[in-house]
Amino acid sequence: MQAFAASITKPSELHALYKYKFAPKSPSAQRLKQSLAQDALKKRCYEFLNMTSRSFAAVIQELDEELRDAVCLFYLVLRGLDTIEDDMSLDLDRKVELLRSFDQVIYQKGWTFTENGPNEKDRELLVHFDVVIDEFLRLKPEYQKVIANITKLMGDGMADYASGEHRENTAIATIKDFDLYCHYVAGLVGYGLSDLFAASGLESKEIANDKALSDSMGLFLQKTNIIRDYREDLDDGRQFWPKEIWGKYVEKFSDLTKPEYKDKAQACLSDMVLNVLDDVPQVLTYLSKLKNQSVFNFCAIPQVMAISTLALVFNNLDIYHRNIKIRKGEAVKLITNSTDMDNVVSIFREYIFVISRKNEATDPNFMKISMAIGRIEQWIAANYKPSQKALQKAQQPSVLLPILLGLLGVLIMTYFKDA
Ligand code: D61
Ligand code: MG
Repeated sequence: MQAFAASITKPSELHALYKYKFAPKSPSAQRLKQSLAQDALKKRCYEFLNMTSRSFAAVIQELDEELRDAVCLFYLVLRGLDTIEDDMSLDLDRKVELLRSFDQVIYQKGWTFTENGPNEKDRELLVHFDVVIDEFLRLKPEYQKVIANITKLMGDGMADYASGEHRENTAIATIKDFDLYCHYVAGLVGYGLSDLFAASGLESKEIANDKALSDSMGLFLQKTNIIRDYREDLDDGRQFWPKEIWGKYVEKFSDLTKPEYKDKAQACLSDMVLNVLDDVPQVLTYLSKLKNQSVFNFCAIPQVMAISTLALVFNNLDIYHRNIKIRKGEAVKLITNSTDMDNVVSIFREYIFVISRKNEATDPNFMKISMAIGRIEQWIAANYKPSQKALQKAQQPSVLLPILLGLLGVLIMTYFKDA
């Protein structure tokens, strides 16, 4: 009900919420439900997926059958690894040892883990990790190999950062270290997914060759989250913003929350958003190469959520005080609309336009932000050819105007007739 209230002034979002709420389950979701009815272990894994992921569970379950289980297990294995990395109550040596050996743990039948702190949100996943391992070992060897390889690289990367490498005290030092951290925890997910897409035959081998594109798919999502979660992370004693950026504006990371540093905090935020905007052309290039509809939806939906979140946090000092999210109605509208490249490009343009409108000339990063927006517009102009359908749609005169004018005419007529 709350979602409807938040979108009360947005008819298109109300319509999307209504359709989403009462839409019949998709054929692939129904097929999944039937197959899980006969497979208790796999059913538990999809319960873990719905338990641990708000943003990826639905799109993973809509993937074509050939890929769905592999991506689900890929998610659960890495979420398990991340649950060890995120646990600030774990002894550092124990944490580093586990992170560096997690690619072997996933081959140890019966392995479970109960040492997480009581408040670790996904600790249940590791308490019953033996179920995940059993399902992982049922995957085709080529899928197991991709998942184990990425788990090794991510585990080592997380261990390096946890043991203080690339850090100045608790802060991530340089922009290069920031990119490397986001590569380890999200760029590598892009690598692995492209390898799974190629191995499944649902996408061309080429999609896995251009690593930089796959990396940007992860970096854009992770960096947007890191900006949005400033306050939540600060309260948990975690810092992911690079000191090379925030150190230009304040002495201490937490100073950004202080009213006396308001202008500095605003400029620091736009500097962080500037850093993320650079990945947009790569993200659009990657999406424009996809062939399979279910893979496209799976890849596009998190990216359009991220650009709408980036437009929401840009020049929004609330991020220093609380966790902010896009409206449910807006999210549902984006999910239903991002099923082809025409729509995805127009959605990105829309939010890029929101950012350009919020960009203030008094901001020291005003020019750089304007240039970054210009680069994205240039990419779209140079690389994106709207489909025939989109062109026809753009040329079609809207039916709305004649209807509105007709209504107005009737109203005026009745008014003067009574007068
Ligand atoms: C296409 C489609 C989805 C993609 C993609 C390309 C490229 C990268 C990603 C998804 C990953 C995006 C990560 C953004 C969210 N950040 C986190 O979850 C952080 O943890 C990162 C380490 C574990 C990665 C888990 C993951 C996430 C999404 C997946 C996946 C694995 C496997 C398959 C499909 C999607 C964040 O965790 C927040 C939390 O604890 O809830 C953190 O700790 O920084
Ligand atoms: Mg983490």
